[in-house]
Amino acid sequence: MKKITVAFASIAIAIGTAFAALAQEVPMVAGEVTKINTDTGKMTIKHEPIPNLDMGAMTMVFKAKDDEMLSAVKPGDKVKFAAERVNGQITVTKIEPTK
Ligand SMILES: [Cu+2]
Repeated sequence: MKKITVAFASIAIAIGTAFAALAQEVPMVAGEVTKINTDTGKMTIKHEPIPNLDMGAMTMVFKAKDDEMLSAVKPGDKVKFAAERVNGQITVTKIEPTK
């Protein structure tokens, strides 16, 4: 009986670890919006390094997760944003202007 309990405990720990990894917050990165393209649903951001994408600082085009994002910020805005790879495309999943 004790063996079974130990086995279940290890499985529970393994599952817990997997969920913790999935739930891990994507870091917010500082940047400045330089361009918004509502036709393509993309925005250009001059950004600081993005640790979760292993990317250095640069200016690049991101896909916006939804259209509201494209009107939430405008060129020239300093922002904090989160970027993730979604279906192979680097996508802004969260963005907010910083003052
Ligand atoms: Cu980049």
